[in-house]
Amino acid sequence: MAFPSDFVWGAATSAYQIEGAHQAHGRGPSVWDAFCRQPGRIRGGDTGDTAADHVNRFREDVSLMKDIGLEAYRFSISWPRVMPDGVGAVSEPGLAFYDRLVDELLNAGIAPWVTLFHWDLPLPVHHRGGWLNDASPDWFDEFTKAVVDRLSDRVSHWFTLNEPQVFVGLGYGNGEHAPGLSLPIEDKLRIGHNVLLAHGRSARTIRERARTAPEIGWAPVGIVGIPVDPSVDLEAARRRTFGIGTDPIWSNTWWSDPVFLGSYPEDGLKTFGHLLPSEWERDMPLVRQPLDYYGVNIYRGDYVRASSNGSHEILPLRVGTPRSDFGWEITPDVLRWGPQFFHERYGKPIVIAENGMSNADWVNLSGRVEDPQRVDYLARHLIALRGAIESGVHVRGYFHWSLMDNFEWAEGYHQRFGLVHVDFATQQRTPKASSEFYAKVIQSRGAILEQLPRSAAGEDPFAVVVPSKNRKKVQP
Ligand code: IFM
Repeated sequence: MAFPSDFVWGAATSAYQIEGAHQAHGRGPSVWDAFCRQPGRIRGGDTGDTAADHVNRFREDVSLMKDIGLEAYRFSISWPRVMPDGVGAVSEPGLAFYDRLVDELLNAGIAPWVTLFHWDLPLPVHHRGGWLNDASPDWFDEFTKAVVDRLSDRVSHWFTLNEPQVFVGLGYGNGEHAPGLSLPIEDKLRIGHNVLLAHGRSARTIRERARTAPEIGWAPVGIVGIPVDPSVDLEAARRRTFGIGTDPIWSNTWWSDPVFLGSYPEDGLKTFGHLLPSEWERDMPLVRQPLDYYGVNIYRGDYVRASSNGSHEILPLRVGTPRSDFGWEITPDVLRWGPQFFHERYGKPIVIAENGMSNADWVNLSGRVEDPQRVDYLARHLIALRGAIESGVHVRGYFHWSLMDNFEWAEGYHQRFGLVHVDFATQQRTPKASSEFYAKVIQSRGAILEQLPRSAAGEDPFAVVVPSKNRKKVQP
C-alpha cells in the first residue's frame, strides 16, 4: 500500500476562509466582505473578519503542519490584501505577510503550493463589472505579476484559479455565494470566458516571469461518475463525467477542455455556442497554456449505470447512505475513478487539490477531538486513490481539505472540515484524531492503510447496489 516515493502529502486552505485580519496591511474589501454584510446571506450572520486569525497565528499553524508531517501546504493569496483596489498600487505589508508565511513554511521543510484566486475578488473591480468586464483578465494578470515577482524565488508550485464551476455557478448563477447575483446564461458564459482567459494569461505570466522553474496547474471541481460495475458501466461513468449536462457551468469539460485541449467541448458548443462571445475561437491559444498537472478538487461522485438505450442513469443511493455533516454522500470510489478519467482525457499527472468532509466535531471532556468519521473517510479515500495509482494513473499528490476548521462560505462556521479543530471564540487550536491518523499515513507513506482492520460489515454500507448477474460484461 506504500505510495510512490515522489507522491506529495499535503493539506489545503484558502485566504478568506482562515486569514481574518480583514483590515490589516491596508487590505481592501472583497466581494465576500460585502456579501457577508448583507442580512440573511450567511448562516448565523457570520463573516470572515476574524476567521481562524491565521494572519496573526501563522507560525503556530505552520508548527501544527510540521507535527502532522505535511510535505506541502496549499494556500491562496488574498488579492485584496496584495492589491487593495484590485489594480494599481500594491500593498507592501500585504506582500510581506506572504513572504513571512513562505519563509516559515520553507524553514519547516514544507513546500508552499500557491493558489492565486480562491474567490475573494476585490470589491472595487467588482464595481467595475468584475469578471463580466473583458478587462478582468488584465486585472488578474497584474495581480499575478505582483505575486510572482515577489514569491517565485521560493515558490515553484502554482494553481491559477480554484473551482470556477462554484464561484461562477453560485456567485453569478443562483446567488448563494458572493457577489450574490443571478445572471442569464449568456452573461455566465461571458464571465466563464473571461475566467478562462484570466487563467491563460496568469499561467503564461508565471511561466515567463518565475525565478525558479514553475510547475503550474489549476483546481476545478471534479464532477465524477463512478461505474457501479466497472466491467459494464465504465463508458457510462465516463459519459457522466464528461457530458455537458443541462448547465455547462457545472460541467468539467466546459472549463477543462479549453484549458487542456484548446476548445469548448462539442456537445456544449452545439447547445450553447451561439451564446458565447463572438471571437471565442481567437482566444483559445491563449487559454490553452502548457500545464504541468491536472489539479482537481474531488469530494463525492455519482454512481452510474449503463442504460439499455445506450445512455446512462445515475442511481439513487441506498437508504441511510453515509453522509457528511453537510449532507454530502460519502463515496470513496470517487478517488479510484475520478483520477483515471481526468488522466485519460487530459493526459496530465493528477493532483488531488482538495478532498475532505465536514463533521460535527467538538473538544471532548478529556480535551481531545475524536473524529472517527474523518479518519475512516481519509482511509477509504486514500485506499481508493492508491487503487488508481496501481492501475497506472500518475497521481502526484493529495491535499486534504482542510488543514483547519474555517469559514465555510454561506455556511459560516457551521461546517468543520479541519484536521485541526479551531475554537472560533478563543482561537484555540486542537489537533483532531484525524490529524494524528494522517501523520501516521504520511510517516508510513501509506503503508499503514494496509494494516487497518477490515470486515465485510465495514464494506457493506458503501456497496451502493449489487449489479445484476445477467448484465453484459465488456472489457474495461
Ligand atoms: O471550503 C470549500 C473550498 O473553499 C472550496 N472547495 C470545497 C470546500 C468545502 O466546501
